[in-house]
Amino acid sequence: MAEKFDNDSGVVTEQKPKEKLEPKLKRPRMYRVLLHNDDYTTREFVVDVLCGVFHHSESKAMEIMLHVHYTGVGVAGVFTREVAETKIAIVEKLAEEREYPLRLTMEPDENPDE
Ligand code: TYC
Repeated sequence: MAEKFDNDSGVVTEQKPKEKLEPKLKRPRMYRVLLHNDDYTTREFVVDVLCGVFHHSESKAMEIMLHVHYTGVGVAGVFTREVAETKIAIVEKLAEEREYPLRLTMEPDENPDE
């Protein structure tokens, strides 16, 4: 939109807003990593994973684990696609090594640019 612009000469001219030359950097699409409840994985293992892989504090990890335990599902964290996929693969391997059926999935998070 053109704006009236009063310069020092006292002449009122019209000046278009300058177009930005630099390309707009879009924020990457983000993904929620979901943790699903089961009857066999220990609470301690889930808390360890939430601390060690998702970098939550002990108390936040406990809160998330209990939320999943009582409601069936919860968010372990929100990441770019590659980071989410890598964290899921790391946890799946740790769970497999202990023969736990722990299940993680990912889903797109709300994107503020869209
Ligand atoms: N329900 C499990 C138990 O009682 C604990 C658990 C919590 C398992 C969260 C998985 O994602 C999970 N031992």
